[in-house]
Amino acid sequence: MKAQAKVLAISGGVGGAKLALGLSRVLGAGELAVLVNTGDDFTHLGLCICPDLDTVLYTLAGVVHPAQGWGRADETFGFMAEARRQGAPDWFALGDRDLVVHVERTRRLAAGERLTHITADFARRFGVDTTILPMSDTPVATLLDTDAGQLEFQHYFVRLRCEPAVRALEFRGASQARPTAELETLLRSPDLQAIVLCPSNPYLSIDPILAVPGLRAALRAARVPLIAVSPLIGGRAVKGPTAKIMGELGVQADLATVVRHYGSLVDGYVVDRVDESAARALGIEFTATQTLMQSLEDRERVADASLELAARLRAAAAPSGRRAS
Ligand code: FO1
Repeated sequence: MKAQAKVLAISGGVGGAKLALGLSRVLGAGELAVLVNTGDDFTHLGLCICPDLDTVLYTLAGVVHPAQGWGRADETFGFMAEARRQGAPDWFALGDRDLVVHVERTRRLAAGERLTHITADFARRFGVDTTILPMSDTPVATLLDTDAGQLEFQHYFVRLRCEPAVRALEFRGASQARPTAELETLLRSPDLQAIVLCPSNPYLSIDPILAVPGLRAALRAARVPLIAVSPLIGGRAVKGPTAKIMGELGVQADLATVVRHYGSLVDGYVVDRVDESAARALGIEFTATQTLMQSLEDRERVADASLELAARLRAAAAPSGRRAS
């Protein structure tokens, strides 16, 4: 059997991509695979746009816009300037280099290629040796029921700047989705040693992935420790609407809520030092470090902490060869 990745990261959004980069740097080439949320995807100006796949691709390729965490670093906006002049919708910024990925993905999907295959080809062309796996080859769209009506994700997140109050989330197309063959092969491989849930928004970025039928069961059947990096630091999200949405959904924005939300899926947590006593009080398996990731060293430190906890839990479960929980 072809050698498979040692670690699977599960990621959505900018925060997830940051840890994916840290993991790719502490692991050898070809040792990491990233399962990416496609719930943020939408069709805009007739183009199939996959923001979370592109954020992981650009971040791992070292070409992402460093301050934004999405889009390209050295970018021009000739298309947008002309589009604005011609009255096209201009609320979603598409750089000239970024556009090529959207045009090519749209062309190749229309020609019948699977998103997983297109994504693997993009990774190869960008010199990325990490395997990037979409959570589904068929569309799954995150819809938000808000006080401004039902909104597609990018209309909520970008056009309305996360201002509407969220009442409920729906993942349209989830029931027709299935884990891909590539993911199933990776999860069944004896090479796999750990799964790391990145500090993405549990509701907006991770739940769409877990909504794919059979995916949660496939993760558990992998029999390796599943480590989650808490998306909150002392009850506050580093970036994005996590804490706001938790308030609107009527849950406390704290570690206890995250632990309850993930339930038996997660074997251990990486928490920030400010949440160490909360983690101890919850009686969970955990390790504490500074989880704010600003520098490359920060990302590598959180990656190391995740992998060390996974190794500790794997050793603890070793006699029976069963998973830690
Ligand atoms: N985010 C914004 O806040 N404003 C934008 O204009 C914008 C454009 C954009 C274009 C391509 C792309 O891949 C991502 C883009 N994003 C933009 C980020 C995107 O909305 C978010 O990163 C994810 O969907 C959140 O997980």
